[in-house]
Amino acid sequence: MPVTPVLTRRWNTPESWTIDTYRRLDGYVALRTALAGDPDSLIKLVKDSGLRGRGGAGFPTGMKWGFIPQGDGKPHYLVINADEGEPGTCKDAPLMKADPHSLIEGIVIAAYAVRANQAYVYLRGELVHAARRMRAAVAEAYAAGFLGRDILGSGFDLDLVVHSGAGAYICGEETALLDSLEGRRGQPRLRPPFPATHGLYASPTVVNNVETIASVPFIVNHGADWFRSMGREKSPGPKIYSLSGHVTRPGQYEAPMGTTLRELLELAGGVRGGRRLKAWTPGGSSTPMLTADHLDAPLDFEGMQEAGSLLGTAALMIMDETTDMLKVVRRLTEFYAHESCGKCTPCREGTSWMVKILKRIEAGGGDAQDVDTLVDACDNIFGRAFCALADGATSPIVSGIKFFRDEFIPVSAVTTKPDSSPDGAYAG
Ligand code: L3W
Repeated sequence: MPVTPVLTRRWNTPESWTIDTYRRLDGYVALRTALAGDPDSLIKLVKDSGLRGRGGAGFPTGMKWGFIPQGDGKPHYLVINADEGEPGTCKDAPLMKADPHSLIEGIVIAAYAVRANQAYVYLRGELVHAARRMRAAVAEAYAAGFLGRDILGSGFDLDLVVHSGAGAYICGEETALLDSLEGRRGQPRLRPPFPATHGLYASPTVVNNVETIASVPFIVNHGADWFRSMGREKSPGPKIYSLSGHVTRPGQYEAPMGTTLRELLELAGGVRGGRRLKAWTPGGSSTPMLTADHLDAPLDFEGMQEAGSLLGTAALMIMDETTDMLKVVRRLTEFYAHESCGKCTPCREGTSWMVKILKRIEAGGGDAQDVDTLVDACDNIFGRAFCALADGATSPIVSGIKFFRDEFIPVSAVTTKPDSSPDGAYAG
């Protein structure tokens, strides 16, 4: 049972993905309310609710909508980032499979608010089942008059296209996603300008995450104060946490923002086999790992920053005491090297070199300097690339070495004989 049955409240209802079930459970009621009011009051409502982006950055949603210029004569676009690819993250795919109409209803409301007549859902290529569900739900919504011309007699028109990507992690970065949607190779653009003013086809574009937009109908139905009654002051509302790895019952757990890992582990049956917790990521592999010392840190944007990490996508990968941290970090760094789009040098070159060093250490080679070289390389990559992929690639290495430095010391350096170094001390 979710702690806050909001976003997941319909998930266990039979045929929850059909429009009939959705309508039976208050579906498309919010849309009617929204279309009866004016777009600006919707933007104000979402601002007042304090809803923040659920894709990783936590940017205030209402503020983002407010950036869209009005009366500019340009087409406006709404793009849903459903390219869920962050390792450990598994919330948008289940949401689209179980409750696709909550996303569609949110899309129509958001598009009306930002005066967009064309919307896209950009889905990660591998999410074939979710894409099928989304396409079927979109067809149902058109047939019922919730999409298309003159929606519910409001005079508002909206077309919605579900587009599947080709399975590149970089296309989850909003500007690479827009390039990909335009038919180009997905690579990040320099920001500013931000998509809000120069997005799809150089026109004002709102890019929002699936969970963010699926939250909107609930806010319209129940109000900003209701939304703020859950979670914490600066990070209000419910949140879907994905628990994976060495946990007894992996899955999605909905709870208020600011819930702690200790509380979530109780819901999920604890660490697998009753073992001790060694490390965990709060928001996927791009967020610095934490340890058992952080079990009581609130899982929200502020709480995670105070703990030295980031909330990211709230993808909690649990690692028990048997975990080999060097292997974890090497494997994750291989992922970033493979997924680097190659546009900028620090990311393209840096990630591959770091894989080489980690593999060398793992093979029992390398020397005591390798750990410092890795940290130095991360220092030179962080903040020096086009997008957040490179920053994210440094997180497992820097946090892994911070908490488990001994595991990164090459075996050859540890076993160096005392008399082989000038002062007779062990090199490691
Ligand atoms: C207009 C300004 N708009 C910012 C907008 C911007 C974007 C949003 C957040 O990365 C993070 C990243 C990953 N005028 C604006 C403005 N905006 N200033 O606000 O922007 P930003 O730059 O803070 O973040 P981002 O580049 O969108 C997202 C982290 O999420 N992450 C990864 C997630 C992966 C997934 C997935 O697989 N689905 O979400 C995990 O931590 O590292 O830090 O819309 O345009 N002045």
